[in-house]
Amino acid sequence: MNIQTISTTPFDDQKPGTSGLRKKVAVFERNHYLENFVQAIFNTLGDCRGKTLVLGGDGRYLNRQAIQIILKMAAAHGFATVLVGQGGLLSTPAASCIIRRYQAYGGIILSASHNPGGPEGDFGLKYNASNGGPAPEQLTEAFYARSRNLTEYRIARADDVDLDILGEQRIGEMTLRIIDPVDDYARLMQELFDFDRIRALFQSGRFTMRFDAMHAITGPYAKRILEEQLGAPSGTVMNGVPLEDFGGGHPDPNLVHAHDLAELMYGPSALSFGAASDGDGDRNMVMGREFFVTPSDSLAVLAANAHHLPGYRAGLAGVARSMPTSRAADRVAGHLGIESFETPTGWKFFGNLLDAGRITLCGEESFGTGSNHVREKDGLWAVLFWINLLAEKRTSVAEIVREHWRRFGRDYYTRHDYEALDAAIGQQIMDRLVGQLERLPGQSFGNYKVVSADDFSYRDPVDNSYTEHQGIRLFFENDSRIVFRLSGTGTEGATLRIYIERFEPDPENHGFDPQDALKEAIDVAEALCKVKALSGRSRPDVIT
Ligand code: G16
Repeated sequence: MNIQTISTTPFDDQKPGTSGLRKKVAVFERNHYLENFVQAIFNTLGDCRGKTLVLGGDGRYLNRQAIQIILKMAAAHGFATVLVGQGGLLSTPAASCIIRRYQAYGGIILSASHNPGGPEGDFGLKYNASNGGPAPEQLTEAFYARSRNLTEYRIARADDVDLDILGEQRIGEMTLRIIDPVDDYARLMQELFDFDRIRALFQSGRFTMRFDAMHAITGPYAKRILEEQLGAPSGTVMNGVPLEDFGGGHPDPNLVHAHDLAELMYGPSALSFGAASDGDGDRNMVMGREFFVTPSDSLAVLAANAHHLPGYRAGLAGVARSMPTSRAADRVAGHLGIESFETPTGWKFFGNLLDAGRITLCGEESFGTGSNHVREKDGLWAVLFWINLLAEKRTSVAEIVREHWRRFGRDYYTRHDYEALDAAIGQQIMDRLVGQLERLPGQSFGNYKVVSADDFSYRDPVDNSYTEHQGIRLFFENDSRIVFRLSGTGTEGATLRIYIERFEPDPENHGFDPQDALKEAIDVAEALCKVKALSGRSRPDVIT
């Protein structure tokens, strides 16, 4: 095999964010940009000879070209086998499943998740380790460090391979196996959920649903599992063909971007159940008839009901949530007498807890829920979990959630995002908040008296690693909480996220719209951070 060593110069912006390296497509298209980052990963991994790598992506623009390059670089570094999803496709949770199932050394997933695709959109690359989970921070920091002093990369001189034919091919010594992207994942879902019961629910005729794949990766997964295996009527999966630009849409499953679906959930002919997933298939949005399930509530409901489902009958070891996620799951854990953990934002922080068997379920306010079945959040898994629960309880989504609130109290919750702010303004807001931290306890803002305030840090209970500056938390006397943090996944300026919540134990007060229930707290948040005044914006870009 002819291996070329190509001279290169480092880029100084290859620092992975919350989930891998995400940049505009134009940045990834720069000469050597992709190659440099892949070389930084391979240099960090060390001796790759004889090892197995999993490779695939969400099908966005640049996916196929990137795969051809990475395959040739993998061959040049001595990988024995690379498993690639047919057509270059693998959802993030399926990649995690495949890494684990085939005991691969690791995997490269090409995706910028819920960010738009196409030539003007975003591209991304993340590395997952042998447990199937996102590379921990020590590893991503090492990738970055290596990327800063690269002088060359190695690549095999070979023809492009055909990514569409199942079976084996070779690049020099390396075996390339093109696998069905859905098979292994679908098998795993069958082990976790009661397919017979779900099939009966679809056959009953009293359950109507749509799954919006948003022209992204989950289309083939949802069609196979929901329509072919579970007997949901054809057409249940909307926007089911993955497109390089996601049909011009923004594949972020929330009420703003999944509006095609949201419209079907209201009015006289509203469906019983609606769900959507994102670009790479790890996020989920769940709705009932005229009812939106907040991701934080979804995690708590799943935790409280997991024992009804085949894969979780033995009960839960513990649950974890990211810090900005509401505290609803903690209440369930307290009730069940199991451990609960509060981690920084980013799925990678759940990995150690899952590997150590300390938790079974975990989730995030950013539409992510998952369990120990893989090491990524898993959109379709969450949807199947809900459908299985509905089949089991024979009631509506709204009734399940309202019953949950009656039992545990309601954590009113909202997130306000100010996107693509000038980066300097974003930093100024955070710096000012940090500067106020010591003075805030004891101060009152209307009915909101600050009890404590901090800059969140986390010591991993398994490996003792320490992470700081993960967001500003303010706790108030009336059991409210406001959190401020800058997004780690944007590719333009700074995105400020404000997370606002208030616990309401009294069922008489559970029927309000969160924006109304939290109105005063929302004003307190503005008084504290002054984002509107500093940015000139009159309202958040996205409210969830
Ligand atoms: C990624 C991470 C999640 C995180 C989310 C939001 O999700 O995997 O753990 O919660 O970003 O991050 P931020 O608030 O920093 O933008 P995804 O679906 O984009 O991979």
